[in-house]
Formats: sequence, C-alpha cells, structure tokens
Amino acid sequence: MKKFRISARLAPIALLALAVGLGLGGPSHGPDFHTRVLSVLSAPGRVVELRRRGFDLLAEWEGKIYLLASDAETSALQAAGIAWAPEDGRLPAARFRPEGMQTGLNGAYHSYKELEKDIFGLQKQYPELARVFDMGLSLEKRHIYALEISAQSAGGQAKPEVLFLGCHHAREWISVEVPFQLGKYLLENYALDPDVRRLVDGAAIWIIPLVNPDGLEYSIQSYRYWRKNRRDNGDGSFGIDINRNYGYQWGVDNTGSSPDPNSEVYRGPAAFSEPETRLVRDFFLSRSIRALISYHSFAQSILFPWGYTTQPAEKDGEMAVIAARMAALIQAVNGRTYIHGESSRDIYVTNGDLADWAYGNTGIPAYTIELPPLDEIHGGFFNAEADIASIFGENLPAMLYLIDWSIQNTQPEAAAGKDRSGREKSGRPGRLPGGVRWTIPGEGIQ
Ligand code: 0X9
Ligand code: ZN
Repeated sequence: MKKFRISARLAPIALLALAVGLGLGGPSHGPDFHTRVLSVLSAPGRVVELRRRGFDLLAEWEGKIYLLASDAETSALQAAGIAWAPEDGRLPAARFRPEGMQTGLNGAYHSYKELEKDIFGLQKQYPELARVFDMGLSLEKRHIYALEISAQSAGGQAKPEVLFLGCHHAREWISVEVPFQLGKYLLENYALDPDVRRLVDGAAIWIIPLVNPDGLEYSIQSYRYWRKNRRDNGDGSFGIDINRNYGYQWGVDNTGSSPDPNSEVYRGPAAFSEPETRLVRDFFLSRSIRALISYHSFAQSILFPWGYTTQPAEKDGEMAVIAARMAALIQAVNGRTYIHGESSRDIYVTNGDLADWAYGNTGIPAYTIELPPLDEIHGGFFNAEADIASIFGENLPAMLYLIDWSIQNTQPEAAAGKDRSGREKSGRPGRLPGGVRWTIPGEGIQ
C-alpha cells in the first residue's frame, strides 16, 4: 500500500483520501449514496482519533460528532468500541442547516436558479461592465455560466484575464458565494472607488461561481453532504469527483483519487470524462487567463501546485510569495489564519485537480482556497448565513490583489509599471473602503 503523508491540517476530504488508501468503502445503500450519517458522543481527543481512523467528519455540535460512514466504517467504529447512533441519513436535520436560515432549504445561499437570476440581474443592471457567458450544459442539462466583468478597453486591446471559480464540490455552499460576491462588489463599486475602477479597466475578471450545478441542487434538495456530480456510474453508485477529473497526471496513482465509482474521490473513467470539467477546460483554453483561484471549503488554506506529487513545482517560489501575501491580506481583515503552501504537502496528495491542470498546462499561478471554518467544531460545511458576508469580506483583499498582480505582471513592461529587471515598481497602492491595501509598495513579485 502506498504511504500517505498527511499533515496536521486536513481538508475534510483528506479523511476520505485516507479511506481510499485503506481500501475502505462499503456497499451501496440505495441508489444514490453509500454512506449514512451517524453521531458519536464528543469526548476529549475523539475528533483527533476519528480523523486518524479516516472518517469523513461533518461537524461537532452540542456534544455530538456527526460523520459519514459506510457499512465497513460503521463496523470499524463498533470494533474500536466507539458507540454510535444513527442520525437522519437522507434529509438534513434542521440543526445541519446554516443557522438563521430564513427561506427554503438553502436560505441565503444560492441555489442554481437563484444564482442564474442574480447573475443575469447583474448583467442587466451593469450592461457596460458585466456580461454573462453560457459555457454549456452540465450532465443534467443545467447551464454553467461565466460572468465577465470588464470595462471595454479603448482600442480593443487585450487585457490580462483572471478567473475565480466556486463549487466543484456540491456541499461546499460557501464556495459559490465568495466568487459571486466578488462580481457584485466590483460592479457596485466601479463608479465609487477609483481603485476598483482601475482593476476593472485593467483586467477581464471572469467568475464561474457554480461549476457543479447538478451536485449543488442534489445537496440542497436531497442530501446535504453530497460532494460529486450526479453521473450514474451504472453500478448502483452515482457521481464523479470533478476535482479529480482534470487531465494533468490524471490517475497517475490511487493516492487521494480513486478508480472505484463508489468512492467520494472517484476520478471517473477517463480524464475530462465529465461535461463540467470539459467546459472549464474549453473555456480556459479559449481565454488568456493569467491567474486563478478555485474556492472550496473547509480548512482555511491557500494551496498551490503540485497536488499530485510532493516535488516542488518549478514556480513554487513565485506561487508561495503570492500565497503568503494573500494570507496576510486575509488575516488583516478578521484575524483568521489561512495556512499557505503546496497542496500535496499542506493537505494531501491527489491527482486530477483543476489547479494542477491549469498550472501544468500554462504555468500560471493557480490556487485552491479552502474557506472557513477551520475544522468540524467550528461548523464544518455548515457556515451560518450570517458568516457569508465576513468570509467574503476577509477574502476580498486577496482577490483584488491577485487581479492587480495579473495586471502588473502581464502588461507590456511600461504599462505594467515594471523596471527593466522585471520587478514591480511601487506603483499605485490599492485601498479598500476600510483602508486595507492590497498592493504593497516595493514588494514586487519577481
Ligand atoms: O480534495 C479536494 O479536492 C480539495 N479539498 S476538499 O476538502 N474541498 O475536497 C483540495 C484540493 C487540493 N489539491 C490537492 N491536494 N491536490
Ligand atoms: Zn472541495
């Protein structure tokens, strides 16, 4: 069996990755999912022990730890002498809904239809700046949209392009909100804030807030913990992990991605077997994207390639400098710490993710950001509605910084404010309304 190197800070799916390595994975319960929700009583050291055993922990609330378990994993709990109780295995109990939920199953979070309405609403409200681009259809024939925010450049000059994506994984609802809110913020502040205007004038900002609409709808309507897309695998199992389906070193080994259709990290029968990944690929290749962030939850981490190997990428140093800057900008807002580093080392090895593919193909800095919370006891996948604004707010300066970085680093030298050695000049620092700067004079990225 391959050895895993798993760090102290684990994104939630690390536990599943470990389960893949251990060969865990039970028979299917019904047609749609092969795990059910159990709880065990909280006790000192219990979360750490359950993580070590490879369980997919959802949240820890009111004296109980909630987790997903297959039959084999349930037996493993039994064998370890850990008492468990079945919880509602299909529809989310009210306590699993984000606190304060007011309207419907998903409250203030966007469903597919709500997002569609809102991004077309932005296009209508800001026709000079916002354009919705229909990338194509998901497996279940929902549209995957990209929202472009850009002022038409004088003389039609090509501008650097930056991409922000959300919701590869269905249950990570907060990852739709952060990129969507960025679009709204840029549009609402273009006329008010000269620094925002400079970014929107200087770059084409692309936002794909919902890469996995079928999965999100299933998570809202049927099974809150759903992760993959909704592919019928033909063997009683459903779903392909679309962040394992991209074509760079796809399936190079079974570390963190699995050939087993039942697995939560099933990589699919071939690279780009899924419409969702093909649409992202084709969109990306049709543009000239200079940097990207793909949002996930949860773990408060800023990750960059490689994911498939612990060898450092050629541009490891450059990506690390940008990541450190983004982490500092995030921390300055609410004080929350996001670790930053190579994906494979900071969380775990997997192949087939978007960041490896984008970086591997074009050498651009490509980030995966795991949004809050830090861990299960802080709510796991279930961020309160009231926290959406603060999570977006703390990520905003880092997003603006990456847009600015793309402008500074991809324009012809004179326009980019570079000196002859290619270092950034100190340039014009950007400022957020709260006074947070996102460019640091004299700290050029080499
Ligand atoms: O496993 C993933 O796809 C991401 N974590 S999550 O818990 N949201 O599922 C992280 C991907 C980072 N890439 C690698 N570690 N290769
Ligand atoms: Zn994810």
